[in-house]
Amino acid sequence: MKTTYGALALAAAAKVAYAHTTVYAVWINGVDQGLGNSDSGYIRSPPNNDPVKDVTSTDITCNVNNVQVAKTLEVAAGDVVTFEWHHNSRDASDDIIASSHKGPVMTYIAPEDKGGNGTNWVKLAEEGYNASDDTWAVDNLIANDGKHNVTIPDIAAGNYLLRPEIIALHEASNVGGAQFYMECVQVKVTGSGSTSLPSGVSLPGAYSATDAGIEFNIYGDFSTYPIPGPTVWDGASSGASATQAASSVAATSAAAAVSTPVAASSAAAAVQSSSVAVVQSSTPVAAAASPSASATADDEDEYDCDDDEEETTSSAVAVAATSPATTPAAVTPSSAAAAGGNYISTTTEVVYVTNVETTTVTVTAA
Ligand SMILES: [Cu+2]
Repeated sequence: MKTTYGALALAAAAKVAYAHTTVYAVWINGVDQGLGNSDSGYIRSPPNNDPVKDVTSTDITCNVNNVQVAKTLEVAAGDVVTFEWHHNSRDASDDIIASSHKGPVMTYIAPEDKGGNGTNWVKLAEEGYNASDDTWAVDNLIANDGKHNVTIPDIAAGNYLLRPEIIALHEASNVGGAQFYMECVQVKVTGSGSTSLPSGVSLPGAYSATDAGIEFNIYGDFSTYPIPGPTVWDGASSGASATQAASSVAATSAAAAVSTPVAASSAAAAVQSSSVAVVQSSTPVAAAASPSASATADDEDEYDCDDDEEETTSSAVAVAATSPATTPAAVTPSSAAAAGGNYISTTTEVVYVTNVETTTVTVTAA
């Protein structure tokens, strides 16, 4: 049985600031190398903190300003290099990146001349999703004041680029919705390392918009998250904790898809709603309903998280049934999930919608 209900989304709007991010500085063995994100620094840094979204673009290599900068940091095999990300500044009050921007954090390396041209990238470290405590690499990054580490492998001396990267997956259930944040840090490896880097991958080239870890619904049911790109080079040794833990994330994620209400405010912002199709495994009628993803996100920019733009997420999404009469008067994805009976959440997705007052709910009962 499939029934369509009219749903009234009562959105008490809540203001949420979305924060993009860039690398501001690097530490070597715990020593701050100073602000590095300018032409006189050591980070090939973009002019703003917007993400790259087209994985086929050359911007995916080192972001939109892939030109040599003044300084190069000297490092040796075994050195621990720490990247320090920020939203707006190095101030302690900086929020690093919006907590909504869940996703993996990775680090690549390539010889400078090749890597700068988009080839020979070798992954040194990656962190994805840890199901045992339901944390993403980005959660850990925020908790760690924007810092993550990589250990320099025992490679031949020379100039290299280190390429830290965050993929924010909050809109990644749509193809092209994933947000890529990366920079290239200029380093000179000293010493007499003899290990040759493998040939690596090309960027662009190694990612596809439909890769399992790039088109991914973080609001849905999943037990593992496949980190995009190549595997971590086994010669990379320490520092690379590839936490791709498996787990049992149950059908409870519908509740998590509805963001926390804050306070009613501006009317003209985007509304976040969630969708969960619930399949009932036994007869009872009381259907679980939720707003579907049919709402109109007509303009990508409306719900893209521009740096200076504040967007609104819906707090309460009440669903009023128009038929049949047996449907609960008001359900939300979470209340539906809690309504009893044997429900299986089959799909969950979150969309950003703009100025939406009504939407459509599809309920499927087995
Ligand atoms: Cu953002």
